[in-house]
Order: sequence, then C-alpha cells, then structure tokens
Amino acid sequence: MGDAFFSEVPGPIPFGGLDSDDPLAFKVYQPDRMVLGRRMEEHLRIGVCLWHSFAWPGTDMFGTGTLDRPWLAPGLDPMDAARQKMAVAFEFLEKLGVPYYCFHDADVAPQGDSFTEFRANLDALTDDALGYQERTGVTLLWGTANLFTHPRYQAGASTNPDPEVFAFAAAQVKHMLEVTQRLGGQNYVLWGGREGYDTLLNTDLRREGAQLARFLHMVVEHKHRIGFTGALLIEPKPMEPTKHQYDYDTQSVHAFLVRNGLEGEFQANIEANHATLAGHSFHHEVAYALANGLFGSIDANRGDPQNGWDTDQFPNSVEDLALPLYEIVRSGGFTTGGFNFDAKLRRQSIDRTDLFHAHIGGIDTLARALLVAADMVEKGTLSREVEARYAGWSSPLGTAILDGTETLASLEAKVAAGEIDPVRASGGQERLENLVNQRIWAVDRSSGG
Ligand code: XLS
Ligand code: NI
Ligand code: NI
Repeated sequence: MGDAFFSEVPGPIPFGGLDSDDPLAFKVYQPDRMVLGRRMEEHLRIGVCLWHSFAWPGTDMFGTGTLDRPWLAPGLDPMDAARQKMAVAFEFLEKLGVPYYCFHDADVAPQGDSFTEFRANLDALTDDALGYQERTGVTLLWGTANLFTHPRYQAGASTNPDPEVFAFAAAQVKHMLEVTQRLGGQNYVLWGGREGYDTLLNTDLRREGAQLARFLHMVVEHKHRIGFTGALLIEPKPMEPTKHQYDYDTQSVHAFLVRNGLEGEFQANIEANHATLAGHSFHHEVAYALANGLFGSIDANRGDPQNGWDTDQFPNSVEDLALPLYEIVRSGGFTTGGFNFDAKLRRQSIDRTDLFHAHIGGIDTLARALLVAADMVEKGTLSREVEARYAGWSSPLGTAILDGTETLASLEAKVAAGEIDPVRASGGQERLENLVNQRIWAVDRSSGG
C-alpha cells in the first residue's frame, strides 16, 4: 500500500495564501517565513501523533470503528499490519511536510504473547522507523509507553496496589526510553493515564504517592544511566480515565516534584483540553509552566465548550491560541518541545483527505496565532503595561520588603505613622482585552500570510 494510501494528495502540501481556493494548501503556514528572527517551522516544531491518527479506528463507547484504516482490520498478520501502518504514517508525515511525530510503544508494536515478544516487535519496528526517518527527514519529538490500555493496568501502573504491575510498567518504560533514544527523540513523556483513583474506599493515597515518586526516580536514574539527553516530561490531566488523577494540573505536578526531590528533572507537556478539564485556561497552564521553569512541550487540541470531556478536537481558534503563543514566544520559545497534534478526527470524517484537512487547519491556526504573538512581543504593549503595574516594587519600600529589611513590626510603625497611604489604580482589563483584539485584527489585515 505504502505510497498509494493518500493517493488524492500528491504532497507536499503547498503554501497557497489567504486567497487560495485549494483546501489542501496552507493559508498561513510557511515553514521558511522568518518571524522574530526564526523560521516559522522552528517556532512551531509541529508534530503528528500516531495514536489518534493511525492507531484509532474511530470507535467510541457506543460504536465500532468508522474510519478507513485497513491495517487495523482483524485477522491480519500483526507485524504486516504494523508495517503497513508505519508506511502510511510516514507517507502522511512527508506529504504534510512537518518535522516531527510522537508515539506510544503500543501504537506501533503488536502486543504478542509475552513481554519479550512485545519488546522484539518494538525493536524490529524501531529499525524500520529509523529507515523512514533517514529517508524523510522526519524525526521523533517524543516517545512514551502506553501504561493504560492493557487490562493489567486497570488499577494504575506505578500506583497499582500490586508491585508486579509496577514492575511491568517499569520494564515497558525502560525499553521505550531506550527506543526513544535510538530514534533521536527530543523528549520522553509520562502521562499518568490511570495513576489516580476511582474510589477512595479502596485507595491508600499516601502509599500511591510514594510509589509514583519512586517510579519517577527510577526513570530519572535510567535516563542518566543510558545518557539520554532529551527532556523528561509529565503530562498533567485532572481526570479521565480515572475519577481523579494525581497529575491534576501543572501546579500539582510542580508540588509533587518539589515534595519528592524531583525538581529540575521533569518539565510539563501541557495539553490544551486537559487544561480546560482542570477548570483552567490553556493560557493559564502555559503561563504557570513558563513562570516556574516547567515549560516543556504542548499537546495541541481543543475541547468542546459544552461537553466536559477530553474531546481532543483539532485547534481552530486564533483567539484561543494567541495568548499562549505570546507567552511562549516572549519567553524565547521551545527548546526540546513542540506542538504535537494530540487531536483526533470526528467519527464521521471518513475521507482519507480529512486527516489532511484537520492538520492543515490546526497548523494554519497555530501559524496565525504565532504572527499575532510576534506582533504583540514586538509592540511590547502588554509587557510595558505589566511592568508599570508593578513599578512600586522597585521603590525603596518594595525593595526593603523583598530583601528582608522590613518586618511586620516595622511596617506597622510606618502605616501607623501615616507614612503609607496606598492609591488604587485601574486593572484596565477591558482596555487590555481591546488591545489584544486590536492586534489580532491588525495582523489579519496586514499580513497576507
Ligand atoms: C490522553 C493523553 C495521551 C498522552 C500520551 O488524554 O493526552 O494521549 O498525550 O500518553
Ligand atoms: Ni496528550
Ligand atoms: Ni488528552
């Protein structure tokens, strides 16, 4: 099948510009376009995930697969099917023209009848992937182990009540970390899919926390032992599949790392829809991570504003993405991370080209948001406003408070003596919101993409 699967798309996807009538052309994304001294491709570092796009047949909890994914049909030889899947995935990556992909061990390797068979399958497919990487120039943004699909993980992986399940998870992560290293992966991701609880009636929170910490320490030890130079990332999510997940949001992950002596070893892989599930904005999660040295990578997608679950839709709103992009760009951008499309088609999007439409739209939206972000960084309007708001902290009083000169008692004396008399200032939220909109609209008008 190989080259023929997406036969309607010759590829690579061309740049058409805003007036293009070609639905299979980029309207904004131009990999070589310079934005703030860096190529657009290097700003965005786009990746495609193999699970939703190639290993998921379009099932939901009420229905079987709807999508045209012949390699997932029952009855095929598992390794033949896996090879077909990889060939089609690389055909897609090459035609879309993006630099990265991401996968779980189980997305590419058939389970086989034992761990050793699974490992051997994964090794053989890693050899294949290396060949594809060489031929296409596409490389691995991150690898991860699937510690949530197999029934053995029903009660979690490292937080399982059974240490034998912990051991199994450890074996899988050890091997996948090495596979990621072989493929030149820039990051290794840990998403605690079932590291949480369904009911506290059967759960020992203290124990499970200690197990999770021990597991993360083992991952760090192995990373250093094998000399993996990529970043270790934890992907927060507050719930689903478990009722409550321990890696609730970036701030809880941060606290867990600090409490367990793991600070500096992990950063966050922030997913937009996980932020909204946690009751935050995506902007909040990105800003928190950047402010605390935890920013690693992004899983790009969006939720549904009415439905409260992880719908993993492709992002399509510049307004939602402009401010997260602004935070990223003004902080110097990604180092090892990038924008991985952890997003899936709707079950009715059954044409082969739909996978292209979804990614093209998502990439163009990110590219547009990048232009807005760069414009806001260049104008410096927001940063000047924020700086002015905190100007008092550079005054003698502000400095004396922060450097420890002042105490509660010395401050009481000053206030009582009438030396201190705060004057309120407007937060100016509406004015600033207007400013952001103005930049979005101005970029719309001036930049033909
Ligand atoms: C699921 C997660 C998952 C991780 C990788 O909600 O987003 O896809 O990104 O295990
Ligand atoms: Ni994700
Ligand atoms: Ni998700």
